Amino acid sequence: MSANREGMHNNLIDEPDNDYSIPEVQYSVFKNAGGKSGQRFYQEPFKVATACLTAFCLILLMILVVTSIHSGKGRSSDQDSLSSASETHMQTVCANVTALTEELLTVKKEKSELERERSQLKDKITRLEATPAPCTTPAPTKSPCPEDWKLFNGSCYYISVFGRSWSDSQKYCKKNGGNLAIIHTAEEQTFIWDLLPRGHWNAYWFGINDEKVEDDWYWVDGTKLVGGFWEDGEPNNHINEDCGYIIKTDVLSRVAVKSWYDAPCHMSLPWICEKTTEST
Ligand SMILES: *[C@@H]1O[C@H](CO)[C@@H](O)[C@H](O)[C@H]1NC(C)=O
Ligand SMILES: *[C@@H]1O[C@H](CO)[C@@H](O)[C@H](O)[C@H]1NC(C)=O
Ligand SMILES: [Ca+2]
Repeated sequence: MSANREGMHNNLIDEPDNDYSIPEVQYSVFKNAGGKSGQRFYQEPFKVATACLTAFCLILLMILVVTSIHSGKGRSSDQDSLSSASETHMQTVCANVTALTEELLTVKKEKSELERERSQLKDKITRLEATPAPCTTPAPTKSPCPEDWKLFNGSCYYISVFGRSWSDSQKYCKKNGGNLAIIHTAEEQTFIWDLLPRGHWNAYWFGINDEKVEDDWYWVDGTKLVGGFWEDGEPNNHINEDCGYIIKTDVLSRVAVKSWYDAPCHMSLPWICEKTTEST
């Protein structure tokens, strides 16, 4: 039955001028839409499908565009959040810069204040140095030596005003807890020399003699002389000179370390005593 109909409507299509063709065509369109034969009947549905597909494509495109716009919007919102974050960062930096500027000003102010204080303290120091405080003066002047005795390296030295023989001079020194000066170093020699006043032939006994054996010089403490600060050509024992003295004349070219002479011990000369600070 279906085969007959197929043959029938095939004949009808091949002969379009046939009177019965129209109802048969209508019938066969409805009855054979999914059939494999009669391609002319399928051109219309393909056009519809193409249109549908195009529409679908357009929709897809639109969706795509919308999606892309949407995602674009999402991206821009990300950018917004990024820019807002950087804005916050900038604000923090600006706040920090302001805070640091304020701190800098404070530090500068403090610096100038400290500088003023420093200069005031400097002035104070200068004034204090210029005028020694009365309460601190007695302490440094409290010497371990008696009045008229001068301190050097643990010893006190006395320069007499009047003259005596060498042995009487030594007696005076002994009575006062010392001896005629015993001089071992150039420093000590120079210190004593500086105490002496200049004069025509200002001579002072000190603690050395060669009374026992000529030209064997011994100190008053019994020790033998080593070296010494003799003037060139001294000691010469010129007129039986067995006692040593130091001279400080008006001649400025004379020096402390070449100032020893020998003289007769009975001569009356001022003298130099020495005693240790412990014996005071
Ligand atoms: C601002 O200063 C604070 C401390 O005061 C510090 O922890 C922060 O890192 C600073 N911020 C910037 C952006 O410099
Ligand atoms: C100071 O005294 C000590 C002990 O008597 C002595 O050894 C030293 O040479 C002396 N110094 C000077 C510079 O006279
Ligand atoms: Ca002599």
